[in-house]
Amino acid sequence: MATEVATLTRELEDFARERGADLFGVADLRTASDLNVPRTGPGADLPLAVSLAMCLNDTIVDEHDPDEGHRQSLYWHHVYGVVTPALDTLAHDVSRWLADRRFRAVPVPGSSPYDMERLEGVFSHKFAAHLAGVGWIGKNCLLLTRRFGPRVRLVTVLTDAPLEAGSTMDRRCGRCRECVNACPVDALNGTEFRADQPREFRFDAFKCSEYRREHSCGLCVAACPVGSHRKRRA
Ligand code: B12
Ligand code: SF4
Ligand code: SF4
Repeated sequence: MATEVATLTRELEDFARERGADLFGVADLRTASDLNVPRTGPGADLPLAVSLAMCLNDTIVDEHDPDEGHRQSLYWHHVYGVVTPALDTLAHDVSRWLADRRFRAVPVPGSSPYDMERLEGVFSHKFAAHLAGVGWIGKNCLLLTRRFGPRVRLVTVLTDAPLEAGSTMDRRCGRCRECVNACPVDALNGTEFRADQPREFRFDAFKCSEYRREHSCGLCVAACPVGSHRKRRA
């Protein structure tokens, strides 16, 4: 049985990577079922989550400027017009792959729709990715990965397929505050992530959302030295 589980997981990972996934992980949601993370909609009862990530284009992230029209719209196009739809297609393909093998599998939307009043999705991709060991949560409230830092976008497929789950990766930002200093509206307060604290402890989502209504901001992504080629070379 253990070998079959390992084989199925490896085959699924190979398939996902061929279809464009840069990072892959599996989370066992039962290990954190008592904790308060949004989980509604189709597949809310499914026990496992396949977490998939695609990296962003480094130059577009580095040269993005929320106050400059052309750079702002290029960034928006890259993030929401190219990478997010690609992730939705990837999640759809992974769900089909699992369904062909007679497992239930539900893709969670990469971005929209989400509850605009509470600023919450039906399921948190960061939660799955963190539990799966794809990365950890930084002071910028984003998932940081070893290779790309926060320069990734995520998607999730909920499933009942027997897959090998990873385990949480816990790292700290330490004394760094680059993202906190980069935020134009002080939405981040510099508090390290703790799983038992709500996001409001470290992040004012409403301030961020308000600013993003006029600017396609992602300065807390660009500022992070983790996964940044430019900062590594400097
Ligand atoms: C609504 C939303 C917003 C809102 C609110 C953001 C927020 N942090 O809640 C606003 C409009 C402000 C926003 C802004 C941005 N967003 Co946004 N957003 C979403 C969306 C659609 C839902 C988020 C949600 O449900 N929040 C509710 C809270 C509870 O969950 P959470 O913040 O996702 O994650 C928390 C929990 O999971 C918990 N947690 C993590 N691990 C664990 C483990 C355990 C055991 C427990 C109990 C809890 C726990 O801590 C996390 C951090 O607070 C997601 C897509 C999705 N469905 O996940 C994208 C998403 C979070 N956004 C993303 C990004 C990149 C951005 C922006 C940079 C904008 C941009 N340029 O794309 C900014 C950055 C803001 C910031 N610094 O966090 C990415 C994050 C990628 C990454 N590397 O982490 C996501 C995942 C979209 C994607 N498909 O990749 N966003
Ligand atoms: S996206 Fe911009 S406004 Fe929102 S937290 Fe990051 S730096 Fe601040
Ligand atoms: S910029 Fe620094 S403080 Fe912010 S998430 Fe990255 S490592 Fe952590």
